[in-house]
Amino acid sequence: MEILRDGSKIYETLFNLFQRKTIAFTGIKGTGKTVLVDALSSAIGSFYAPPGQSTNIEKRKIRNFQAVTVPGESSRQRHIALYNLISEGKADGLVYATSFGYASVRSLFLQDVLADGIVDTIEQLRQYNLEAEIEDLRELCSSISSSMARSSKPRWLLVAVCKADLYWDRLDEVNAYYSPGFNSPFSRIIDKLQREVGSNSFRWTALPVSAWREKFAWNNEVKEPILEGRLCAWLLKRFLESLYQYGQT
Ligand SMILES: Nc1nc2c(ncn2[C@@H]2O[C@H](COP(=O)(O)OP(=O)(O)O)[C@@H](O)[C@H]2O)c(=O)[nH]1
Ligand SMILES: [Mg+2]
Repeated sequence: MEILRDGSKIYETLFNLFQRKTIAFTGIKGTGKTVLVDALSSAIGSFYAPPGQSTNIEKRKIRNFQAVTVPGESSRQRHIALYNLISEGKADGLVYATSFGYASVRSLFLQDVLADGIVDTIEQLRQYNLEAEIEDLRELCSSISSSMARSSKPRWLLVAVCKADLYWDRLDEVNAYYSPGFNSPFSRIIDKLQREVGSNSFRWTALPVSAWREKFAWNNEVKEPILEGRLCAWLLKRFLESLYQYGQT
């Protein structure tokens, strides 16, 4: 019996060693999750076109990790994904995708409603998206907090500040809003979570990234990408390296 028990321990250790770790990608809709995961898993080639709104859970391999993307659109699939990955503790780590408010609004209905005097400019749309992001992050951090109490997972969170090609001229602001310790409405939420669960059990940081250069259009206003392709490629590489390092935890 003793041998069997020791043997099964060895199997368990080997299983844990070779099991692919799971990274969940989440964040509000239109921030760039799908395109980022495609870029990180080398699925972007010369004929790539961004796939449009995600309604289903998307799975890809990034190096030796399993990446699972939660659809941003409120749906049964989103609910199931968040339940399995966060509440049930399946995700070893998390990427929270944001885009400094440059989240694309795909619903034509919502475009009409918002652009009809409520959200006229890109700056107003950014504020609208940043508020939605705060709500989403609050909910996420509350789920993480209860999940950690049960399963000690997820062990880390990397904030991907996507679409750096659009906001590169405001990098200091981006840094002060998304990085740990800056006491911004965003960072305060994750810093609080980290204090609750302990910084030895949960690490977090934020990095700018650009996976796809594209102009951002809203209500007759256009913001053109201002970062050259070479720098975008460098940011993506740096993000992948950090993801890899965090993933080892
Ligand atoms: N400028 C710019 N646009 C991007 C970037 N990544 C994604 N997008 C665009 O933003 C929109 C939403 O991207 P998507 O990945 O589908 O967002 P998701 O809803 O979070 O999965 C699409 O039109 C993408 O082409 C980026 O790095 N820079
Ligand atoms: Mg998507």
